[in-house]
Amino acid sequence: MIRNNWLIDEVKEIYNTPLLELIYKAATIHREYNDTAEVQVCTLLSIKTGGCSEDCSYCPQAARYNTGVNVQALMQKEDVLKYAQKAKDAGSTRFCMGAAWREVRDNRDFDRVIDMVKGVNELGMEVCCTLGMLTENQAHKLADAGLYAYNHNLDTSDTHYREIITTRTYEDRLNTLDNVRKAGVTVCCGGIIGLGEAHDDRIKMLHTLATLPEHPESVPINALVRVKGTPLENNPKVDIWDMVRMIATARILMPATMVRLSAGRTEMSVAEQALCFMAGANSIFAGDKLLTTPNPSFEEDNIMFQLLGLKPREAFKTEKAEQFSV
Ligand code: SAM
Ligand code: DTB
Ligand code: SF4
Repeated sequence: MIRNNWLIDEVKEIYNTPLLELIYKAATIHREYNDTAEVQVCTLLSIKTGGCSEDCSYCPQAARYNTGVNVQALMQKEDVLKYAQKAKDAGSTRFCMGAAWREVRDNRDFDRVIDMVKGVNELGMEVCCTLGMLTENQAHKLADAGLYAYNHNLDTSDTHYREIITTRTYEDRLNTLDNVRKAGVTVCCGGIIGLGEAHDDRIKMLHTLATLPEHPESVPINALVRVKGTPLENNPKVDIWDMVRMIATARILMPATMVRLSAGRTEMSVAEQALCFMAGANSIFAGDKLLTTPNPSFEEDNIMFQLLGLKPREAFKTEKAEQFSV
């Protein structure tokens, strides 16, 4: 049964379950709701890089930190489509375009992004964007162009959010998610661990996600990538067991959601990643770059998939299943 009326104490109890018991429970639920051999393979591209006005303390693209990221204006559609085709050829079924913007503005850059969405959609890939805050009208325009998903993370709990970002509010984030829903675009929304949050903040964030009117269709769980020059550069490395606990709890709370083992894989062994898949992760970012930081190569991931007996999930699978069941 899929629930969105979880109580905070129930989430706490699941999160605090002894680890092996938690993995077992999550793995059991995962098998009931999903094909556990399948992993969704998504590729990211930063279409507009750096120079961002926000102060997100984890982010290498904030203009106010000296991180060595080169500012790059919005890419041309043709170049973006070349990357998308390359990602598709390497086995990706979802292509996510990211822009270092606070929010979308109604200007020629937005028109160009709309064209990119159309182009990637025509390649037969699920198109995702992460462009910052959106109005309902902008969300509708993206939907009309064929946008499949919009990524907009809550990052952490509402209380810890203020320690991490001061240039916008949690409420702003929730508003954008609402606008995305109203336009009929699927929601990709998750968070980051390693931001100096307490276990209670993680529990609160998972509770917020799992009690949204509808569960996000995908929930990325990122381990902080510690980038030199950002205020969080000296934070301790995320413990793999914390990652496993987050993924397992997310899987139990949101059984049918794609839970993505997102940033941080370059610092994890194959055995550690296997634990995450066991605990219910069924999506990854593939390709040797996330937005600005390194990620395992397609070749490395292919070897891992072979070893673990995993296969890439086909594009638009949920829609196809719905068509057949009508
Ligand atoms: N500017 C838009 C926004 O903030 O929504 C879109 C791009 S932003 C880079 C997308 C997400 O990347 C952030 O919400 C955050 O969750 C994640 N992210 C950024 N820097 C990260 C880091 N160093 N480690 C892990 N995740 C990170
Ligand atoms: C998400 O949750 N993680 C991705 C994607 N959504 C946009 C971004 C990770 C960024 C890591 C830091 C970087 O490469 O700049
Ligand atoms: Fe800008 Fe997004 Fe980075 Fe925040 S996370 S600084 S909004 S690019």
